[in-house]
Amino acid sequence: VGGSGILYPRSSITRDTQTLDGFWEFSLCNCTVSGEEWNDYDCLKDDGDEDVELMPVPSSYNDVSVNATVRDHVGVVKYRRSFVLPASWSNKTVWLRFGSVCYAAKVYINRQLTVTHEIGHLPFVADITQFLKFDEENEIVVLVNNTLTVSTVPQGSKVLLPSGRIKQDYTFDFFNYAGIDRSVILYTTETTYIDDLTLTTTISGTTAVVAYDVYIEGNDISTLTVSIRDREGHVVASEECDSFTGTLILQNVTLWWPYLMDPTPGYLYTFRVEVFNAADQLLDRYDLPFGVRELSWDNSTFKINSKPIYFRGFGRHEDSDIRGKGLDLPLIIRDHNLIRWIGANSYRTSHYPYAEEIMDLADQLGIMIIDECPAVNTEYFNQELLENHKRSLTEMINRDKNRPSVVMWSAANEPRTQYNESEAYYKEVVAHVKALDASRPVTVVNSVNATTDHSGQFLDILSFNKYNAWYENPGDLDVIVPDLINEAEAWHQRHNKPVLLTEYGADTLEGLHFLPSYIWSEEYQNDLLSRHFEAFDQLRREGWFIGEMIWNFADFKTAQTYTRVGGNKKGIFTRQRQPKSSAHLLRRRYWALAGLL
Ligand code: BDP
Repeated sequence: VGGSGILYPRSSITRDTQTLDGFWEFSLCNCTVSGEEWNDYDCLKDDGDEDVELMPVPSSYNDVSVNATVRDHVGVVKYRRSFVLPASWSNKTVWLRFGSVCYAAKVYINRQLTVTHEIGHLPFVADITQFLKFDEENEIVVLVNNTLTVSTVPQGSKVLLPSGRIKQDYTFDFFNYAGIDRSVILYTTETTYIDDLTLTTTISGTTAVVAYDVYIEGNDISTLTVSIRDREGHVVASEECDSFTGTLILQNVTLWWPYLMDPTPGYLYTFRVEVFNAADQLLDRYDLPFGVRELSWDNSTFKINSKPIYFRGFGRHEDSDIRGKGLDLPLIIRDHNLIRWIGANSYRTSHYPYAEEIMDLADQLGIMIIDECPAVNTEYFNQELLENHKRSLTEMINRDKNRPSVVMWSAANEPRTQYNESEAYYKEVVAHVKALDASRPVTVVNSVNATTDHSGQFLDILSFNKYNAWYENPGDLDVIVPDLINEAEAWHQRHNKPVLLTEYGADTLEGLHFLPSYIWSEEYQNDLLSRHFEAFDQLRREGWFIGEMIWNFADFKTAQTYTRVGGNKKGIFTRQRQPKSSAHLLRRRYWALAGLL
């Protein structure tokens, strides 16, 4: 049995990497999508008579083109490129790793099916050694299918329009971007290699225990060593291991702290694993950055390193002009500059796991993450959906389990937990998460009332979204304080657990001004936030209200509907990452909450 390792591909003394990012040939496939099956033979054979254009990777494909047929395509598209490998790779195992393909992918190397994957926003990897040529060019074709069904995560359905065109329908409120939206990387290992590594940290005074669990694939191993380096590169603990699991002790440990809780937030050590064969040859070395911190929670608090946390943050999206959900390095640095400028300490990866490069920034800067799987607005519950949902959680947890920034798992956003069948479903989903990782609390982000929900009983933290004075009572700012307090109290009273508001907000068109404030204006967003702040301050005195997260960090694109003007405009920042006036208001609050104003 192989490991389930999905370690990020890092170059090391034993591992080479090569990127396949860049321009790929791209075309829409008019192959048969019969039922939910896609006929890859049709897709592959139609070379020659298709419109091929250049498409950048990583990027969603939808907004790169000027054609609505590309933007709104439902079904399969084809990406193709060639690559050559250095001769030095010919005696290695060669791996192909995608950061994510939305939604489903079939990958062919030199026309042979190599790997398939379903569910976007999560990485997958395959050993492609047997398919490669070393003396000539290799061809890679990736067929990408964006079709969502009643059993995909997230769900969707296809509708036939009177014009005969098929349209993808979905209830979630962000554009269903598709494509190869994160990096594609080739890397090498020997046949014996480090497949997976799990670290957990516990603290006692100034000492930390770092427990490791290493998974090695292959038989050539004779010796395994592990060591820890501090930020300056000094070895602070090391040992030759007797087994694949064990512990290292760190004296005078520097803890991982959230942003603005310590002068050096986001402190990271490096954990090194090395595998040697009987001839004492180094076969593999893998360096994993990690932080030392301990999470705990009870019926009223959530703590890091025994200090109670109050979340001040956002719901966000991976979303920007042209690239859609494509990884964009300048953008993600800008986002984290804004997050620090505004004094936030956290965000939720609404509504899917974000790129690993984004998570790296959160680890390094001390930004706390509620890591959400791609289950958004689940409407109908069925066994196949449950299996896919659990798989998305498994893959997310495997990917992010070692990240200090990830302080909570979110198993879903706004599922229909008012239905009776959601009870057994969420019981199983939460048990699944707990079985994979008991060191972090689990939440489900609910939008139904505390009294009708069936999931709260299984959760550690109760999260809810509420759009007072927006979807409920639009224009009536005076309802916010009493209504929000009632709802938060109802959640706490029913389950006696900590409560977090994960979404509230108002669509706001930047530059639209009204006095007195009127919905969609900048004044209205400010007034709506201020009333919420009043409610939060009252709730905080009750002792179990643990945080506030605005919807949304920035404006983002949605499907076309008459409630959205150029997309969802609930951002504190515009889609171009410039502040609306609410950003300045929020900045004063978040810095004051951090105790620094
Ligand atoms: C919430 C959803 C979020 C939406 C938001 C809104 O969780 O994805 O964008 O409403 O409508 O229900 O702005």
